[in-house]
Amino acid sequence: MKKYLIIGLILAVIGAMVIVPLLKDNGGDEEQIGATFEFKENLATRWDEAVNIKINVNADDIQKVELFYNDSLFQTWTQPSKTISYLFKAGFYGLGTRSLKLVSTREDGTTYEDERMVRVLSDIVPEVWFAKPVNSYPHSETSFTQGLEFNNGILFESTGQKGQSMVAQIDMTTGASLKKMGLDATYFGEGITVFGDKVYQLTWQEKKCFVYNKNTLQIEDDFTYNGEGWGLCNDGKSLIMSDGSERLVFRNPKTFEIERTIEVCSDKDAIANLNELEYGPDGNIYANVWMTNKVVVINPLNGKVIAEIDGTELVVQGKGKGDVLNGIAYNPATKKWYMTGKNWMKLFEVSFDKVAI
Ligand SMILES: [Ca+2]
Repeated sequence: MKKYLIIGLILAVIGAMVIVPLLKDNGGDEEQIGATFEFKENLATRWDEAVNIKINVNADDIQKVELFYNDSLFQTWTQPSKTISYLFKAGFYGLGTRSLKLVSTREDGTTYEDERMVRVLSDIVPEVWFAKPVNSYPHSETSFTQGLEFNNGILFESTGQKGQSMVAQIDMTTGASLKKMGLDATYFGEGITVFGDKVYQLTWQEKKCFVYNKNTLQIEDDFTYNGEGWGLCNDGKSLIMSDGSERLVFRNPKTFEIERTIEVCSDKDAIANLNELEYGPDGNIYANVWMTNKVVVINPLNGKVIAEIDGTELVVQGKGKGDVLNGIAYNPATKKWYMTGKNWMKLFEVSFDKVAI
């Protein structure tokens, strides 16, 4: 009996191997009933580029072809000819990954869709800057730095790892904490920003943002959100948050609701793994890129990378037995920039050398 069962199973597997590809072939024939993009793969283009898109109308009874970009109707062709050319300006919905979709309507009212992804990159080649150490200070090697920000001349730092996560006010000259508040061991602390008299702290995968009184470091409130929490900063109006992707989300500090999203791109690629953030005095967002020695300088209006800061010299001098470069803060009181890393032995005052390459 067992033998027949095994033979039966083998026949079923062979049958599936023959039949499934046949089904797929039939699916392929179906593609000829509607309009399709001539390009076969997803499309990569640039903000300032106009792409000539060719569309093949594959059946005689197609009454209407509609082109949607990012779910908005861009163009309609009624009684279309066999081939259509359309000059498409990709920058309309900004940088990042968008969808481009054709919907064909046939005589009998049935519709057919052909959808592709479009990746819109920046039209700017980023400048290359170098972070140069000007001064160095001790940094606690047990601090897995996730957030670094000055407020009224006081350095605030947040750290990660479950059981070791905290928010602290730091004496920069010694690296010691003047005041600190540990998080419950079920939370992995992430980025912080000081807004008004509050400190906001994200958590990595626990979907919770804690709100502290910035003077007492007592938790006063919390918000929940979807996805991961990585870096945080603010522009005086909105909280700006990273989640490990190329997206930065602007949130209302009172409600934590999403106001808008940008996708960060250079001229070559989307920049994922955006980590600790700082809102600079130049009105740009500075973001550590996780697992690299880089900080990218981002235009907050559109996500274009203006410059890439190479922090390799800091890694060489300050990392010790620590982890990656992470933590960037501008002190408006002294007009100086500071950078460090996770479990680094040093925190640096830095200057940015804007060297033409
Ligand atoms: Ca920061």
